[in-house]
Amino acid sequence: MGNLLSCANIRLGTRISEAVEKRIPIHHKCRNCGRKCDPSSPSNECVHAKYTRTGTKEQPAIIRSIVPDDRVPWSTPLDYSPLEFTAEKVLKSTKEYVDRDPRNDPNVVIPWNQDDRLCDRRSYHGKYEVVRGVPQNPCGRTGLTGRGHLGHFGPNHAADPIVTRWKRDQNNARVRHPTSGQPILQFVCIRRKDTDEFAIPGGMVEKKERATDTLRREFHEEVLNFPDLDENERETLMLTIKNIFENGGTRIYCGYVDDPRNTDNSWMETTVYNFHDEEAKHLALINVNAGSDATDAFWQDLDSKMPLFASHADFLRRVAALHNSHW
Ligand code: RP5
Repeated sequence: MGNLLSCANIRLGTRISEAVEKRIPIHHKCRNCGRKCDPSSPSNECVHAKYTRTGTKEQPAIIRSIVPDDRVPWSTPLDYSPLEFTAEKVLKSTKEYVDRDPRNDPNVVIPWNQDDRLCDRRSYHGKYEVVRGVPQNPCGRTGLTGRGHLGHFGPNHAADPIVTRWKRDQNNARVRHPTSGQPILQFVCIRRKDTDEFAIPGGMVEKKERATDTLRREFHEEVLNFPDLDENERETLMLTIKNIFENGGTRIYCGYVDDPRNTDNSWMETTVYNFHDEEAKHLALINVNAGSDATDAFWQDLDSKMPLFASHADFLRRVAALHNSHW
């Protein structure tokens, strides 16, 4: 809660240099802990052993080497032989925005820990180490070197908009949870195309885009649809949404994400904002509909029991604490 309060009410436009959260929690979803950690799974293997987005026709499954919980920090000794893996589409990409591997080409010089020409290579957690020519994951070992499916070595920045409203009954009164007695918040949720998991409709910060612009772009691309409104009403609502996204958000978190794509050399970091419609006047009225990266989009009750992609459950827990809602 202390961290949350220090993040609250910071206006949009915050720069990475204004990082507020230095401590990184241990990662689980990008690591093979070596144990069966999901009682509902029939396998004896850690559910996070298999590298995500693999096992498809184009890409055979990659199994991460085992990193037990107490061997995650680089400072702890471990007989460690991680697999090297970078997806073909990353290796073959000719996009200027995708890094070339400095380990294979001495002419490739990347300004680590700096605000680079096309992307910000700084971490929210301060300076990261560069070991044998590439950045070292500040959270520790993942059992995989290379970039996996990520375009950048070091931090890959994303932004996550959490749009919320109160759950209301037919009399417009807030609905309380039968067990906790607290009012129930709802958030705009998607089902991701790539992993089929429920998630916040976030996305990667595109080249030289402000994280705050990413929030609005991603929300627009992934979930916005107003089938019941005429052109004028639609335009007015779009303008309101634009204003809210530019001025009305509360920063919930910025920093490392426990993303299943992370490797020893590439990892996700994000900026999370909450846009809350207290009186059901604007955002709460939106009919959400799945866009490009989602198979589904809908308003979902906040509840700790819901399994979510990456660190998204942790972000929602913070939002629930901020509004004193059921979790
Ligand atoms: C997560 O990946 C972030 O929290 C964000 O939601 C997401 C961005 O990646 P894509 O959705 O663009 O794949 O780490």
